[in-house]
Amino acid sequence: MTRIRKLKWTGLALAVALAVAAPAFASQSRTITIHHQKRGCHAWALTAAGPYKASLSVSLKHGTTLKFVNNDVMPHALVQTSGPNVKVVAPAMRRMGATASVRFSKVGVYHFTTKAGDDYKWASTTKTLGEDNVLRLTVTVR
Ligand SMILES: [Cu+2]
Repeated sequence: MTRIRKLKWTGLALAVALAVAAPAFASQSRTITIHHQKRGCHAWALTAAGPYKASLSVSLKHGTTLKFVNNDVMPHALVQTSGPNVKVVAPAMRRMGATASVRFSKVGVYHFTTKAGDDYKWASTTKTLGEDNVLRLTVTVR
Protein backbone atom coordinates (compact mmCIF):
# COMPACT_ATOMS: atom_id res chain seq x y z
CA MET A 1 0.00 0.00 0.00
CA THR A 2 1.37 3.39 -0.95
CA ARG A 3 1.72 6.16 1.53
CA ILE A 4 -0.85 8.28 -0.31
CA ARG A 5 -3.51 5.57 -0.10
CA LYS A 6 -2.88 5.22 3.62
CA LEU A 7 -3.40 8.97 4.05
CA LYS A 8 -6.67 8.78 2.11
CA TRP A 9 -8.00 6.09 4.46
CA THR A 10 -7.07 8.18 7.48
CA GLY A 11 -8.91 11.13 5.95
CA LEU A 12 -11.96 9.03 5.26
CA ALA A 13 -12.04 7.69 8.82
CA LEU A 14 -11.84 11.26 10.13
CA ALA A 15 -14.67 12.41 7.81
CA VAL A 16 -16.87 9.52 8.98
CA ALA A 17 -16.14 10.31 12.65
CA LEU A 18 -17.09 13.98 12.10
CA ALA A 19 -20.28 13.07 10.23
CA VAL A 20 -21.35 10.82 13.09
CA ALA A 21 -20.54 13.43 15.74
CA ALA A 22 -22.15 16.43 13.97
CA PRO A 23 -25.88 15.57 14.28
CA ALA A 24 -25.58 14.85 18.02
CA PHE A 25 -23.91 18.21 18.55
CA ALA A 26 -26.44 20.07 16.37
CA SER A 27 -29.40 18.79 18.40
CA GLN A 28 -27.96 20.30 21.60
CA SER A 29 -27.55 23.85 20.37
CA ARG A 30 -29.70 26.14 18.23
CA THR A 31 -29.18 29.78 17.33
CA ILE A 32 -31.71 32.60 17.09
CA THR A 33 -30.48 35.62 15.16
CA ILE A 34 -31.86 39.14 15.60
CA HIS A 35 -31.45 41.22 12.47
CA HIS A 36 -32.23 44.72 11.31
CA GLN A 37 -34.93 45.27 8.73
CA LYS A 38 -36.59 48.34 7.27
CA ARG A 39 -40.14 47.57 8.43
CA GLY A 40 -40.37 47.32 12.20
CA CYS A 41 -36.61 47.77 12.67
CA HIS A 42 -35.89 44.24 13.89
CA ALA A 43 -37.06 40.63 13.83
CA TRP A 44 -35.66 37.27 14.79
CA ALA A 45 -35.37 33.82 13.28
CA LEU A 46 -34.19 30.37 14.25
CA THR A 47 -31.90 30.10 11.25
CA ALA A 48 -29.85 32.95 9.84
CA ALA A 49 -31.71 32.45 6.53
CA GLY A 50 -35.08 33.20 8.16
CA PRO A 51 -38.03 33.47 8.03
CA TYR A 52 -37.65 36.51 10.31
CA LYS A 53 -40.65 37.35 12.50
CA ALA A 54 -41.48 39.67 15.40
CA SER A 55 -43.23 36.79 17.21
CA LEU A 56 -41.38 33.53 17.01
CA SER A 57 -42.24 30.07 18.34
CA VAL A 58 -39.69 27.32 18.63
CA SER A 59 -39.83 23.79 19.93
CA LEU A 60 -36.74 22.25 21.53
CA LYS A 61 -35.67 19.04 23.18
CA HIS A 62 -34.77 19.47 26.85
CA GLY A 63 -31.05 19.88 27.34
CA THR A 64 -30.81 22.18 24.31
CA THR A 65 -28.89 25.43 24.57
CA LEU A 66 -30.44 28.31 22.71
CA LYS A 67 -27.95 30.91 21.60
CA PHE A 68 -28.98 34.44 20.60
CA VAL A 69 -26.96 36.66 18.27
CA ASN A 70 -27.83 40.34 18.09
CA ASN A 71 -27.04 41.68 14.62
CA ASP A 72 -29.47 44.59 14.89
CA VAL A 73 -28.30 48.22 14.88
CA MET A 74 -29.25 48.62 18.55
CA PRO A 75 -28.77 46.72 21.81
CA HIS A 76 -31.30 44.08 22.82
CA ALA A 77 -31.54 42.79 26.39
CA LEU A 78 -33.11 39.34 26.52
CA VAL A 79 -35.81 39.13 29.20
CA GLN A 80 -37.76 36.06 30.30
CA THR A 81 -41.42 36.92 30.93
CA SER A 82 -42.81 33.53 31.99
CA GLY A 83 -42.09 29.85 32.37
CA PRO A 84 -39.81 27.78 34.61
CA ASN A 85 -36.86 29.74 35.96
CA VAL A 86 -33.83 29.68 33.65
CA LYS A 87 -30.51 31.45 33.72
CA VAL A 88 -29.91 33.80 30.80
CA VAL A 89 -26.17 34.07 30.24
CA ALA A 90 -24.99 37.54 29.12
CA PRO A 91 -28.51 38.88 28.40
CA ALA A 92 -27.48 42.48 27.61
CA MET A 93 -26.23 42.06 23.97
CA ARG A 94 -24.97 45.64 23.69
CA ARG A 95 -23.01 45.49 20.43
CA MET A 96 -23.31 43.96 16.98
CA GLY A 97 -22.61 40.25 17.12
CA ALA A 98 -23.11 40.05 20.89
CA THR A 99 -24.49 36.74 22.10
CA ALA A 100 -26.64 35.52 24.97
CA SER A 101 -27.57 31.96 25.76
CA VAL A 102 -30.07 29.91 27.71
CA ARG A 103 -29.91 26.21 28.47
CA PHE A 104 -33.28 24.51 28.83
CA SER A 105 -33.04 21.51 31.12
CA LYS A 106 -36.70 21.44 32.17
CA VAL A 107 -39.74 20.59 30.06
CA GLY A 108 -42.19 23.49 29.86
CA VAL A 109 -43.31 26.60 27.98
CA TYR A 110 -41.12 29.69 28.26
CA HIS A 111 -41.74 33.22 27.05
CA PHE A 112 -39.13 35.85 26.28
CA THR A 113 -39.00 39.34 24.91
CA THR A 114 -36.23 41.85 24.38
CA LYS A 115 -35.80 45.34 25.68
CA ALA A 116 -34.38 47.31 22.76
CA GLY A 117 -32.01 50.22 23.37
CA ASP A 118 -31.23 53.26 21.22
CA ASP A 119 -29.55 52.87 17.82
CA TYR A 120 -25.77 52.69 17.98
CA LYS A 121 -24.27 56.11 17.18
CA TRP A 122 -22.97 55.00 13.78
CA ALA A 123 -26.48 53.79 12.89
CA SER A 124 -28.37 56.86 14.12
CA THR A 125 -29.37 57.89 10.58
CA THR A 126 -30.90 54.46 9.84
CA LYS A 127 -34.46 54.92 8.58
CA THR A 128 -37.18 52.40 9.33
CA LEU A 129 -40.87 52.09 8.44
CA GLY A 130 -43.64 51.81 11.03
CA GLU A 131 -43.41 51.22 14.75
CA ASP A 132 -40.46 49.22 16.01
CA ASN A 133 -41.39 45.57 16.52
CA VAL A 134 -41.55 44.15 20.03
CA LEU A 135 -39.79 40.81 19.78
CA ARG A 136 -41.62 37.91 21.41
CA LEU A 137 -40.50 34.33 21.68
CA THR A 138 -42.27 31.20 22.85
CA VAL A 139 -40.02 28.23 23.57
CA THR A 140 -41.73 24.89 24.06
CA VAL A 141 -39.34 22.40 25.63
CA ARG A 142 -40.29 18.74 25.51
CU1 LIG B 1 -33.89 47.46 15.80
